[in-house]
Amino acid sequence: MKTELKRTLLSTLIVPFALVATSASADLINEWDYDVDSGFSGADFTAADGENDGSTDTTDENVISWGGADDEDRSSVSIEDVNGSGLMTNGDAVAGGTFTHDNNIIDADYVALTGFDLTSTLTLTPTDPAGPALPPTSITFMSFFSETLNRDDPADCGFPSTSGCDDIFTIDNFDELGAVENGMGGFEFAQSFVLDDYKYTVFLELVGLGVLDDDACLAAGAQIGCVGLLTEEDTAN
Ligand SMILES: [Ca+2]
Ligand SMILES: [Ca+2]
Ligand SMILES: [Ca+2]
Ligand SMILES: [Ca+2]
Repeated sequence: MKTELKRTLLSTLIVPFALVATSASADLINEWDYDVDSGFSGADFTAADGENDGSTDTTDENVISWGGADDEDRSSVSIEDVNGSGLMTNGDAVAGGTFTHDNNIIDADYVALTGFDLTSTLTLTPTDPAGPALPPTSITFMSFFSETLNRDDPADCGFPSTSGCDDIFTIDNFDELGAVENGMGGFEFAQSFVLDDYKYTVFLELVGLGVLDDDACLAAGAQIGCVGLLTEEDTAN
């Protein structure tokens, strides 16, 4: 059995306030097309020791994989590109791409992912009223990853773990991203722009992200109080 854990990047547009209108003809934009192009860069891996190192693959900007030759003997992280229409100002959030960690139990001798940057670039195009596409805006999450050693008993992991032992993602530049709590235990990232006298704010949410246990932060090589998520190991041996 293969464990796929999916975390969704959501983006939503809200208008916290309108700036002073300098033009009587300025219209609020009600509806948008959106294009979210995400990709990985700067992947780091554990050192190869020349024995049973497996292989790494970063040729697809939307996928990083590592491990053996067979699919069941590799793990990967991937992110979707999405685009769509009908994003409403002050309306519901739309899906901005799904981040997936395909977490297989693989040989500890293999070279494994330790860190990567995930950049998500959003392009908005007004459709009601229609207008030219806005300049793209990007946000980059600098992430650590720990392919933890697996144990029979989750109690032996050294940090609170559901499987034996969960792998750990943490975000290194979390403080710089200006994240705010969303009131539901998660975080969102706000980016604003001004168009025709109105200030629009895009809220990007990373569903499932939270403050991790101190021991999990240490196991991931991050600082106490780190923000990240744990992903369960395949437990069907
Ligand atoms: Ca992409
Ligand atoms: Ca793993
Ligand atoms: Ca090796
Ligand atoms: Ca593990």
